Amino acid sequence: MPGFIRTNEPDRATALDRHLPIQPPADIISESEYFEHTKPPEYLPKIEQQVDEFVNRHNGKRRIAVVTSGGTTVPLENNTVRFIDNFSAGTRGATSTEQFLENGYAVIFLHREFSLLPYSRHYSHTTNCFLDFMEEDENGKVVVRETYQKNMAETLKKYRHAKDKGLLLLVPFTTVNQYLYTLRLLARELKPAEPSKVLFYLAAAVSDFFVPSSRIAEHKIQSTGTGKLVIDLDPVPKFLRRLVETWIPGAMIISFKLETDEKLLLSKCRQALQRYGHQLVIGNLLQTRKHEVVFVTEKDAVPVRLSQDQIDDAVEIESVFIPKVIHRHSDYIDSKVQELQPL
Ligand code: PAZ
Repeated sequence: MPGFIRTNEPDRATALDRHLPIQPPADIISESEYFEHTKPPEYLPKIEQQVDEFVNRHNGKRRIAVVTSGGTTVPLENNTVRFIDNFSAGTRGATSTEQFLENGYAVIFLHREFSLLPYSRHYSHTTNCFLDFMEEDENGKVVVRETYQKNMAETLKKYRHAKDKGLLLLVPFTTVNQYLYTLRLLARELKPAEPSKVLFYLAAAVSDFFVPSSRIAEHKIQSTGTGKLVIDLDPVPKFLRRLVETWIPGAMIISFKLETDEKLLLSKCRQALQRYGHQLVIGNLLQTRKHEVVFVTEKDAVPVRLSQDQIDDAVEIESVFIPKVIHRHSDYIDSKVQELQPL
């Protein structure tokens, strides 16, 4: 069961290996060098087995989406007490996954452990504790409160459908290293499927900097000495190029770009497209990400915004833009079929 893989506990026995080649400080290493310098998470073979089963079940029968969600951490110690984190709660990824499932996709949900999950997100991490949705009836039985019955029944039905049909595979990560290794594994395992029917939807907030394993402290950093803690981080290699070119060529790849300065957003999205040659970048600003995104391709930049009425009615922007994503995926599949037609 995927739920039993724990990613948030340090891999004390195997993670730290001082025999690995030493990475020169602050050098920009290539994606392949990264994997030479860093050890894979020890649970990876278990995930491989789950992914194989999932792919065999769905391959050729339906489209498969790999949705990444939540933020990666950067441990500062191998026996990790402290780590660098980011704001992402996994709302985008979990909400989008529900939309993909409801539109016939099977979804591998590569998510930060303990971040929001599809369907259960409606009752966890909310302003209400999940117990607030329940009460005791006159016979002493715990039941769902009348006001929540309709919504919960609808959510439960969708959740059961996804679960009973094996349409959703939950794959956790905590650290950026676990994320990178698992993403590569997923892409490689999915390769045999008709590639254009596979969609990578990269909504996770992935750390740009990390402490290489050749320099990471083994134990909790002590506060004695100079009193200052100076953290020396190296850039995480740009793995997206590998995903597009070698890990799973032919799949449709959508990345997200988050900025806080509106002036930078479009140029950064275009820069990503040019660098990695994938199909679509969805840009969003931290401040407005729940109400507005922009679809950027080589040809154009198309904003998708909720109206004030939709915002007042608590419409989720993913319910508006995921149908557009799916439409673009259909066009992409058609274009690949046409490429194969004899002239
Ligand atoms: O997880 P969330 O809903 O709180 O935030 C979603 C998001 C802003 C992390 C996502 O839409 C996104 O932009 N991801 C890519 C971030 C980046 O690396 O630029």
